[in-house]
Amino acid sequence: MLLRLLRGSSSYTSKPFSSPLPNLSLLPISSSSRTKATTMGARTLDQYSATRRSPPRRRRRRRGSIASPKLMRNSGPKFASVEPEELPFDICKTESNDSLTKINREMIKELEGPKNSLHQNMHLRSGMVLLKNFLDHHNQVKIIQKCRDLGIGSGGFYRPRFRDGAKLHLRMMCLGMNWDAESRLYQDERLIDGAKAPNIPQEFSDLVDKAIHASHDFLREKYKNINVEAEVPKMSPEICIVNFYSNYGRLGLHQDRDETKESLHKGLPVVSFSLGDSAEFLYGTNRDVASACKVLLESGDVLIFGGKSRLIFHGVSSILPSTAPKQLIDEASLRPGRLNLTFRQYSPSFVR
Ligand SMILES: O=C(O)CCC(=O)C(=O)O
Repeated sequence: MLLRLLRGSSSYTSKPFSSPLPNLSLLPISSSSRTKATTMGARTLDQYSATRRSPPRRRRRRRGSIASPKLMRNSGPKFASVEPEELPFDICKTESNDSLTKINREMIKELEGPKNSLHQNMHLRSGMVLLKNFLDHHNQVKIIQKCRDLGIGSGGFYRPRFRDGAKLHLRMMCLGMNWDAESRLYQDERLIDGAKAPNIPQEFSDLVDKAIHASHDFLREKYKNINVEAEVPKMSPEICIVNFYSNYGRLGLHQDRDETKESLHKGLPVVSFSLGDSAEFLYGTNRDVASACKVLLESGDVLIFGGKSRLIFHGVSSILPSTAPKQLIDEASLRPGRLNLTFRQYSPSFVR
């Protein structure tokens, strides 16, 4: 695959989200970007937003004009360092250290009572459809297990960071192509260790296809004369960014705009799978937390945003601890937290 480079251009929120978790206000605020980025770490919000407002000028570069991973492999100190204890990162837990979480989860479920099973798909805005509980239990277990296996291997989960060292508040792994938080580019080999992105498993791509078709069926049922393909264009995933959020994970408001201009222009959608604990997801037309809409993404939900919503600002303001389905946690042993997969098509010319 040719090295593909793009000008990074998305951005993250400059304001902290309000959090339902009382102790979150004590934590560093995260933000992120596909121009992604997360944890603000030592950087203040003002410094951050100033950087975001005047991004460094980037020139389109040819293959070889950035340090190739081979060169970097030999260049020791020039590598962005990775904390050794973080690799490999296993999104699944062993039985023994899970007992407290389980008890906690069971108590919460008892207090909550039976879950409302009347899931309703939603047309959130033009180009944006939420398919509630689209991934059944079996598929969720399979996705978690597959991500777990890929995540502990070469090209697996790591904690990305900005060029200045500030870290995102999530673990990330890329499939198909690597997206790099420091350079904000898509490329074959990732800068931190030269690893290639594992391929997107065929079962994942098939589920993306099914989800797009399901969104079309839903829209056809809801509106008589709708052009479903204009509303939510079809896409073949070339990239999947897998994020794992702990209970304290979050992702600032940003746009996903590092795919090709053509792909963005055609509105080829981002398809997002949610698994594990629920998340408060914010979205809106600008990077303003106060005016953003909020929707709860639960385990099994698939969110699609393409067409007129392809460039919406979006982010995760909080993870709601102990909200994952008990059966899923028991069977897949997912750590407390949330797994999210976002699929994108880098270029419209891609054919699977
Ligand atoms: O976790 C989510 O729901 C959103 C992830 C996201 O915005 C991204 O990866 O760009």
